[in-house]
Amino acid sequence: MARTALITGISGQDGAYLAQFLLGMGYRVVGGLRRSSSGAIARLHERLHELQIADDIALVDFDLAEITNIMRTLETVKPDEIYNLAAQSFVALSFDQPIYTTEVDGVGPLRLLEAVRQLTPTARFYQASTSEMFGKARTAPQDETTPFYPRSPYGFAKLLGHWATVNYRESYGLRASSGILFNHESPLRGREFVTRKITLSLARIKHGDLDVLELGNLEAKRDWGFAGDYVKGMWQMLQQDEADDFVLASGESHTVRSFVETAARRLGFDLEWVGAGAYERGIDRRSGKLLVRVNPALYRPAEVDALVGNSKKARQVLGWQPAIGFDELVTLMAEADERRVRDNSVRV
Ligand code: G4F
Repeated sequence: MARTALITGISGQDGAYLAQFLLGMGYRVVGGLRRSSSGAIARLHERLHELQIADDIALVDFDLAEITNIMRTLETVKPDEIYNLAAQSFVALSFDQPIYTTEVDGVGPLRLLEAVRQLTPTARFYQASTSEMFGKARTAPQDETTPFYPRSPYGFAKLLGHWATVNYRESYGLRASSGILFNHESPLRGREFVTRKITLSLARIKHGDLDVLELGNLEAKRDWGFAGDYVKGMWQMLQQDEADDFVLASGESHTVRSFVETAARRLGFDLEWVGAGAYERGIDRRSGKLLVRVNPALYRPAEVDALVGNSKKARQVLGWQPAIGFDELVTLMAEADERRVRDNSVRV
């Protein structure tokens, strides 16, 4: 009989890629979806439609803030594997909504773990943890042994979810693993994250659909990989005999500035920077047009300056190996967004 996987947060980038991967492996996939009104449901399906898997997934209403809903879902779905991807995942928003973010990203996984302990204790459990937990890291690269120093409500909320996962594994023997994933992007990335904001905005500027791209901190460094590679690692973690924690990362770090430069090049611009700090601007040498402007309102109250991961453990124990590198990732995203803008089909 096919194994059943429950994916919370099915409407997000990772939910869509993971569902596609698990369907390919013969799983029955049930996707948990949080919706506030029936009118919003079509938009929540967009990523599943883009991957042409919307009809292959059973959807259930799911909210990490509501314990009765969590328990009912586990009782009816009876999952063999649970992937907890649901979260308020935008770091900048967590400064404005710290309590909501902690409720969903920190107490939410705890609620789910407690329900798993009581109702489906043999199910394998994946918690979507994050490199944001390393925050102001004192050493580089970061791995499973690096001390945590979160720099945002999102970071400390996720740290609660991570430790709850470790504790339920150690206290009750749950097969609960925590994947500490560095930034992972794709053409299905939400438009609020910096990579997708850059590729979509530059494609729009090229096609006369937007005036200028406004960004915050250009010097932040991130370890960016392709989301499709990372969801496979999530599944590999749950196939181990022993649950454990794993870092998934590319091992390369690039600045936001360098992401902009690479994307601009892919879209045919010849970007030149002028000015400095809050007054810095990016101009297209060929046309003289202003492409990028710094907007200090986009700076964060506390920033994670630089992240770079060491995924040696995942590579050795799981055999995990990312296939797509930085240049290919930027190209993939820039080309997808240019196609969408040209065809007037920006839905995701
Ligand atoms: O793309 P970001 O918003 O991603 P961030 O904050 O690194 O978080 C992402 O990765 C985490 C994994 O480490 C996930 F856990 C989390 O859920 C999310 O997926 O910002 C990246 C960097 C930051 O330093 C930010 O200050 O880009 C900088 N940045 C500069 N201008 C901007 C902008 N970020 C955004 N979103 N928008 C800007 O205009």
